[in-house]
Amino acid sequence: TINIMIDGIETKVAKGTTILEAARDLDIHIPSLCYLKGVNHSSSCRVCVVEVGPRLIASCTLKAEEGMKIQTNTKKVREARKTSVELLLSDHDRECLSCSRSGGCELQTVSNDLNIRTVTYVGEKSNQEKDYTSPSIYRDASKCILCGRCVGACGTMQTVGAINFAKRGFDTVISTAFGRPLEESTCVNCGQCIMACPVGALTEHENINDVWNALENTSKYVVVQTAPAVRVALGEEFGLPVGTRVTGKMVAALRKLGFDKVFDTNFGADLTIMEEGTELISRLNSGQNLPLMTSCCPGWVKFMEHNFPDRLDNLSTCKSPHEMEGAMVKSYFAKKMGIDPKNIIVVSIMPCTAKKFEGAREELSNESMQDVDWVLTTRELAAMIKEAGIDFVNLKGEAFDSPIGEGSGAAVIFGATGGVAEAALRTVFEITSGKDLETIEYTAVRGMDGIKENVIELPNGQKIRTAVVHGLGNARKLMEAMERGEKTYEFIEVMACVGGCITGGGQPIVDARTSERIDIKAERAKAIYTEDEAQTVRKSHKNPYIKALYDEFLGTPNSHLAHELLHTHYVK
Ligand code: HC0
Ligand code: SF4
Ligand code: SF4
Repeated sequence: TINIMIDGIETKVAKGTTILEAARDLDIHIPSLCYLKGVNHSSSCRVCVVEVGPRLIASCTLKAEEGMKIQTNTKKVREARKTSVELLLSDHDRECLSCSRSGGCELQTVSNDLNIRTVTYVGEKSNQEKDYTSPSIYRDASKCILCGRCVGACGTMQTVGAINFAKRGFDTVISTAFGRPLEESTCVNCGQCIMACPVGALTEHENINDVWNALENTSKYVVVQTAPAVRVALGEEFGLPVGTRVTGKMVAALRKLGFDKVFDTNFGADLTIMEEGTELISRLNSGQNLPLMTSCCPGWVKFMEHNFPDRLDNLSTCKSPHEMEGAMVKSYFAKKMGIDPKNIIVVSIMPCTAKKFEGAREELSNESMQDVDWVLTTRELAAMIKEAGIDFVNLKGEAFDSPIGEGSGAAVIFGATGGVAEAALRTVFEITSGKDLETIEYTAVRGMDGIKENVIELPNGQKIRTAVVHGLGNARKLMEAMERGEKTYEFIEVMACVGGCITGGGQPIVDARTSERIDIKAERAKAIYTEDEAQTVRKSHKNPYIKALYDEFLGTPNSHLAHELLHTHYVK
């Protein structure tokens, strides 16, 4: 350990600890902007400066040394911090009132905290164009403060590197390669750059008005479905603690917004398990295209298309759960209700920005109708609820509609890393053994290790070696280990976002300071597993609505009709 003194308080810290971290452990708050734990340590904003002897040093990169004496609150420190923030404000597009991050913007917080009342400097504003080209991500460089947090998320964490610093000195910008539109870059739409951005420079490509218009259109029947991860995060937008489950309130709010039916994507998740489980069993028997890789994460699918195109046949042919559900709404449900599917609009509420891109893919349509018409993020849903003046926190819980509404516990865990694998194993084991399992929790695939492994043996002696990865950086590592022949699996679950969809790019944004204090992933995951335990049906193949769907409409899993409506194929 190392002995240091911060503001006259003696403390011991481990070697390698930064002064910023040491101060936070003493509850001394040093403001910062560019620092994001585990993602970015560039010390570029210089807001976190402290005084050490005669010098002002950025505390986020300053490592503790024996005997170091640090002052965090002197006139010199306060003035230097103010100057740094004022310089950032001088060329910033300060349209706070109409900015989507207003209220949650870290630049706003820091300048308020530092009592900045006037901006003395006049800087030149960015002349980079606003980029609306991507169906998922919207980038507005006039709000960018060049902190580099998005670059850390996209490059270091996701190993995509779609955006990076370009040019130098006063001309420095964040840009795609050759300044091309985001749509034409290597971006996979995961939205992790949005989650990292402290200001309003990166947001989702909004579709709120498209959905309002659909709801206004009396000739349309508008169906909404909600992803597993939304229910454990939406409450945060209304001030509820991280990890609060708001399933019933969410359903009630959607009814108030005017949707004709409120369905649960969990039904689609159960359906995916039936189809993908059957696909796994048949690949195990034929030995072809193993390992089977999940394809429900559109960020991962696009990452594969860009980086490992020769492996595309390993992807499951299953559409993702909300796409399957959209397809069922426009066929099974439409038929049952006697509605022309052309008059149905399917809206998916997702924790994800990549789902916007996925929704528009031509591989995910049927008879020239998209399976899903609009995708809104958790944040956009919150915005609509606020716009409609609904008192969300005080809503009474309501239940999803039938016959497509109900999902099992196996489905809800899709929202956390390892959930799809666990749900699949619950079903595949029982289907092949014909026995009911007592213990259905596969804890080896739970938790936040980057790469998790599990082996189960089926009654016929076949082994399923499973790997679960989350975060594209981890996915790349696993793929490379497989290419080198170091690893062999039969089944792989990949989610592009670290933690899985619970921390997807469309979820409520948590500022850097809060995310250091609260383990967001762990809290939301805990809520997901509690929701699973609360269900009476916890295995996909036991969901009575799924059984009815096969009996009344699809026949058997992987049947001809199931293939036509529920499967697709991604090609090079
Ligand atoms: Fe996910 Fe999904 S679990 S991708 O992570 O598979 O977005 O929550 O909706 O479709 O079900 C996201 C979350 C989903 C889908 C499901 C899967
Ligand atoms: Fe990179 Fe993901 Fe942002 Fe695209 S959406 S720029 S891949 S972090
Ligand atoms: Fe979207 Fe989930 Fe994939 Fe993230 S992990 S890109 S939230 S589907």
